[in-house]
Amino acid sequence: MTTTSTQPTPARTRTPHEAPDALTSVVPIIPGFHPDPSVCRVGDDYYLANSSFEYAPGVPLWHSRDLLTWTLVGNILDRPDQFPAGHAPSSRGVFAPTLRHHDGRFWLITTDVSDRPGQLVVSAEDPAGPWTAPTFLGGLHGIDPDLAWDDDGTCYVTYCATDPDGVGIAQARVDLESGAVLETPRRLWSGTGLAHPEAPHLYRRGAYWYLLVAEGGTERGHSVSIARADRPDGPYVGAPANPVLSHRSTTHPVQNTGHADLVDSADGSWAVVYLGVRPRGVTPMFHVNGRETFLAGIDWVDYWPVVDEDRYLRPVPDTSYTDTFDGGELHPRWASPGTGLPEIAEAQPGGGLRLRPGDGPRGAVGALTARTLDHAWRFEADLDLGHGSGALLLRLDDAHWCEVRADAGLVRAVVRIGPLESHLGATVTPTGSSLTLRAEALGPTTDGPDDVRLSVVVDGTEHELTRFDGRYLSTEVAGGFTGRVVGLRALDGTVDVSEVRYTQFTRDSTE
Ligand code: 6LW
Repeated sequence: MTTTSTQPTPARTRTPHEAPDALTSVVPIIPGFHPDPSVCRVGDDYYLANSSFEYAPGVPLWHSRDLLTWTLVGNILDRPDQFPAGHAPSSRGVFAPTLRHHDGRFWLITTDVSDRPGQLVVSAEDPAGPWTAPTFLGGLHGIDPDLAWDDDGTCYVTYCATDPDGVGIAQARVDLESGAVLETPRRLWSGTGLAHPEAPHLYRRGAYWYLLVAEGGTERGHSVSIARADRPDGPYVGAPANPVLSHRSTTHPVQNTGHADLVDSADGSWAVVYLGVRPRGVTPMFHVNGRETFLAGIDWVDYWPVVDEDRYLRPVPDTSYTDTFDGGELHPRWASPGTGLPEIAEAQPGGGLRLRPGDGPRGAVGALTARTLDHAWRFEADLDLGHGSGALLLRLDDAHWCEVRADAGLVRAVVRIGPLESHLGATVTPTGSSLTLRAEALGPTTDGPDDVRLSVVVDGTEHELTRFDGRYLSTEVAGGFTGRVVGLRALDGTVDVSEVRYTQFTRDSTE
C-alpha cells in the first residue's frame, strides 16, 4: 500500500487582520448555507424558509417554538413540477422566498430565476405539505417577492424590480388564486440610496405600514433599512436611524448582515431574522459556509424598530449527526445540485443507502449533499465498493469542489478550482475493501479561513490524501450566493453506504 502520511496540525495563532473567533459569541440560529430567511408565526409556532438556488429539493422549511431552536420540517419545493432538479446553474434557481400564513393557509412566494415564467407561488394547509403546484405571476419582472394582505383581503406583491426602468422596490395588487396581476406595478421607497435596494417585506403594525428592505449589496456593505406609510401603497418615509442593522466597516465576527424579516410573538414582543456570514483568515477574509440565518430582538421606539443584537446570545449548539438511512426515507437535510435524489439515492428498507450515478441535464453533479454547519467539522461515510465506485464530495459550486474518489483498489483526491483540476494524492487499497472516506475542515495552517483535509480509513488506519487552504472553496474566491455542501455520489455501478457521520469540532476538539 502506498500512502502520503498524516501531518500533525500546527497550533493556530490569530493573524493581525483576523476577526475574533465567533464560536462562543454570535452564532447562527440556522447555520450553514441558509440565506434569505423569511419567518412567520401561527399561534406559538414559528416557521422559517430559506432560498436554495440550484439544489433540489428546494426551500428548506423550519419550525420553532422559541425562535432559537429550529427543526427542519422538510423542503417546500420537493417535486419536479415545483422545481425541476438540475435545471439551474450554480447560484441560479430559487432566490429569496417570503413565507406567510393568511386565512388558514401557508403561502410561499419566490423566484426561480432560471427560465420560469414569473413569480412562483405555492400554498399548503399543513407546512409539512403537500404544497400545491405553482402558480406563476407573470409581468412582475424582478426578484425577492413579498406577500401582504390588507384588512379587506387585497393581496400585495412587493418586490425588487429588475425591469428596464432600473432597479427599485415595486408593488402591485394580485389575485393569488388565478395568478392575475391586477394593476401596473408602482415604485415604492427604495432605501437610503445605497446600492441594490432589495429583499422588501411589508408589515402592518398599529396605524402604520412598514416597508423593510436590504441595501448595500449582499457583501460587506449589506444593510437593513425601513420606511413607513399610512397605506400599503405608500407614500413611504424612511426611518431617521437607517440603516437599522449593518455590520459594515466593523470588526464584528458576523459580517454581510442584511436581508431581514420581522416577526412578532404571542406576547407582543418582536424579533428579526437576517442573513450574515462568518468570514475568517486574512484580508479580504473568506466565508465558506455561505450566508447563514441569525436572530436579534426588536424594540419599538417612536414607532420605529430598534435592533437589539444582545437579546439572543447563546453557546454554540451541537450540530453533529449520524445518518444510517433507516426508515426508507431520506432526511430532509439531503439535496442534490444535479440529478434529483430519487434517481441517484435510495434509502434501503433495512437501513443503509444505495447510490447510483447520474449527472443533471446541464452536467451538474448528481450527489447526495448536506450543508456544512460549522467552522471545523468532520464528515465521513462507510462505503461498500463491491459493485461500483464512488466519491465523497465537498462542493461550493460546479467549478469549486474537491472529492475523494474510490475505485478498483485506488483511492485518490481530486481538487477543482476554477478551470484547474488536480489529482493530489492517492492510496492503493486492497480490492473489495470496505472503506471510510473522510473530509474535514480544520484550523488554518496558512492565512485562509480553514484547511480542507481529505483522507481514507482502511482497516482502522487513516491515510491523508491532501490538505489545502480552504479559501479555494470559499465564496470570496468562487463568487455566488451559496456555501459549502458535503456528500456522496456514485461514479459507476452501485455504491452502498451503511452510515454517514457529521461531527462538529469545537475549540476543545483536536483540530
Ligand atoms: C437575494 C437578494 C439577496 O435575492 O441576495 O442578500 C439574493 N440578498 O435579496 C440572492 O440570495
